Amino acid sequence: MRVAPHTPIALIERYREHLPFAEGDPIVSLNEGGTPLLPAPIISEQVGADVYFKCEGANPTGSFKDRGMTCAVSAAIRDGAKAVICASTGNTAASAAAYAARAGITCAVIVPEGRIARGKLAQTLIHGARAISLQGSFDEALRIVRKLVEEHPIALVNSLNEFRMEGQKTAAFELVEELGSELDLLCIPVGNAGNITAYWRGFSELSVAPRLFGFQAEGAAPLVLGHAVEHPETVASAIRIGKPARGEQALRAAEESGGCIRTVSDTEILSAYRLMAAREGMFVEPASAASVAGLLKYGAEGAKTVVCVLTGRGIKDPEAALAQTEGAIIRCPVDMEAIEAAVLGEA
Ligand code: AN7
Repeated sequence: MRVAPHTPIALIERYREHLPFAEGDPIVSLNEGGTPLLPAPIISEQVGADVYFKCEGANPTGSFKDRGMTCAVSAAIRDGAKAVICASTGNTAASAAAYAARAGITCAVIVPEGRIARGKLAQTLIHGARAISLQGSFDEALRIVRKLVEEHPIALVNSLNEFRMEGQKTAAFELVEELGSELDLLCIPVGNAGNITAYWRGFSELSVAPRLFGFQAEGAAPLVLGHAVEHPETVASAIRIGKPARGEQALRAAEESGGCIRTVSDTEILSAYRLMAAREGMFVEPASAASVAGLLKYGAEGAKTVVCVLTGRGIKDPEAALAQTEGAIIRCPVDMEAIEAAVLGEA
């Protein structure tokens, strides 16, 4: 195949010296990582710090999961696996389905029925994954897949998989490449608690130590409450998780960094969600807005340089956006005058 000058480098190749892959190992890549770090002038002004967005929605399937999935699926192929499986609130399923399709292996996903965003479901199905809609929660789905992989030769690609952590730590590497030790504070949503754990691993490997502020939704905040939540509830479906698999590690990471894990309400999440879209031009899914909601709520606490991790794209969850904008579309007959009035805001 001809290699064009702009041919991307797979994340595994870019960071091979820090990752458990050798020269010649098979790589399954969709050109993940290398995501933009974008200044956020409006949020910066509101909190009195230099705030940047780490735009993880720019990954190939629209979320940060791809960093981990390229590693998890590549390792599965290296080990001769013919199938992968995950439980998911949506993004892991979409990412696993895409990387499995690319690798030519089977993918099964178990998702909580009626509880994942439409865009993620569409992705998962069109990539040809075997999708199981569980009449139960994400936490139950995760318990079930853990049992299934004990009895069948299927690779688990949830963030319990160490390769997922290894891949996701590269986001911290990129931040250090761009901001060096200037980075004081990282704000990040917390669901199953894999990503905050992976960032801390990445920073630690480079001996950089920003404070980590993790944010859970009020109705799904087991790490703040100190116990599992049986029926987690929040508009941010991605982080509707009551029993995080890496909860202990996440708490330790936050503490070691001098940070903490706190809550934001759905109202605060949606307010940040609308502000980011309307003023920063940045459309994210509600779970991602939790990082900005938390920063706005608690403040930068003296930090000068702050990064908010925007974990997934807004188009993943069109229903959430439409629910916030009901009645905003202007219906018009084919009538020049009526249209003119509507366009000019006189209707
Ligand atoms: C957009 O896809 O758990 O704390 O099954 O999709 O590492 O779980 C998604 C999690 C934040 C939380 N933002 O990250 C899944 C899943 C978005 C997410 C999180 C998720 P973790």
